[in-house]
Amino acid sequence: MSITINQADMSAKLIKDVKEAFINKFKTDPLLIFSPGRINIIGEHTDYNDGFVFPAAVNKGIAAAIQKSDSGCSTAIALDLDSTIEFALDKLKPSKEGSWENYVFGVVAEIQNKNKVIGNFNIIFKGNIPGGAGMSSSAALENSVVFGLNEIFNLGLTKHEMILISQKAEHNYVGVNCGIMDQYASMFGIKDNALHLDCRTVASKPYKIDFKDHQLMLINTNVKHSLSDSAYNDRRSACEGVSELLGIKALRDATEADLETIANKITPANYQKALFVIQENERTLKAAKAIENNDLELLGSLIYQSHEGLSNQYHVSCDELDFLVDQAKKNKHVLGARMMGGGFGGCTINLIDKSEAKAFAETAAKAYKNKFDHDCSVYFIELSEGTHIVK
Ligand code: GAF
Repeated sequence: MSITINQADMSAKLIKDVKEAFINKFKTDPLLIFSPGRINIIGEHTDYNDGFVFPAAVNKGIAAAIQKSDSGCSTAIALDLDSTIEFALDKLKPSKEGSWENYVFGVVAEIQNKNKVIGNFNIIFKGNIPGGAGMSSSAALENSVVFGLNEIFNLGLTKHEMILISQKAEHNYVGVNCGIMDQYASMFGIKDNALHLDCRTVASKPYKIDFKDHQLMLINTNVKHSLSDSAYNDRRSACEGVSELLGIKALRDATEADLETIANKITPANYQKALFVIQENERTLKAAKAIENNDLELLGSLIYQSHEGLSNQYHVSCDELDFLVDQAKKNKHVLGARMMGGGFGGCTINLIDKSEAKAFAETAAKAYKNKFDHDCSVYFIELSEGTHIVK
């Protein structure tokens, strides 16, 4: 098991690394940007149903160094992967599926689709969000690119416009029909706060997260099962199909009673998926009240219920995630635990008594290693500011 604690130092190191690499390679000072990943307390697979989510930006993210280029072409360098790509701005099309450059190309293409003119540029980035952890390294990267281009070319884009560009890049270049949660949380994050976001109005209310004797802790299964992108898109289509039958814009507008009226027109599997979304929206609203009332027992039980639904109704969990949630349930100091993000691997988020967090992490990690023969990783995260310039 690896336990990561001092993220502040690690983020400063990322900035230093991209700055040095940029100056070495391009012989000029870059603009420096930090764009965070996110956690989500509750409200999973609700964002593309116009529903509610409860994410927060964290102090793990992508550092990017960016500047205009007069070399006649643009260059993007993924420092972690030691991978460089040179490209022309007028000939953009998606690279093969799974390529990192699609995040950059997608953002550039979507900026151009808005009739904004950019010139050639160079960008070097490096991150410390573990890939496949469900902490949104994709949104962090997209946001760092759009934010950087907006600055260096004075595009005058608002943060709302920028996150929509990032989301479209993900749809059209990466091939994941994601909602808006990840890009929103990464861009608008507020230090020490989680954002209760209404994905229909795209407006949020910040909640200061100070659980006194309790804290949030992530455990990464360190697995990401294949087909997760197509399974994600299938679920979105299933939800949209049910909404269409109900004659509503999105499942946000449905009640359990509405769903009952079309029960014989949809498959039992799609019935359960739609039911999950309706119930998860309700849980997310209740979670905000629970935090307002400092009722952590209630918050924890909503988090456990969320996992039950994600696993048994929405079918986006996996053995490794279920195992870690079962470990949590056996420990009375964990008030709630669930898989976080799109699913099929990645992290669980745990609401746990601070003084017991390390002991639980060690026990769960040992049991996990025995069962799956590989390690999980534990992260004690801090809630942080959204995408910003680093001076
Ligand atoms: C992924 C998506 F990108 C988000 O939009 C959201 O749907 C999440 O899965 C599930 O809640 O992170």
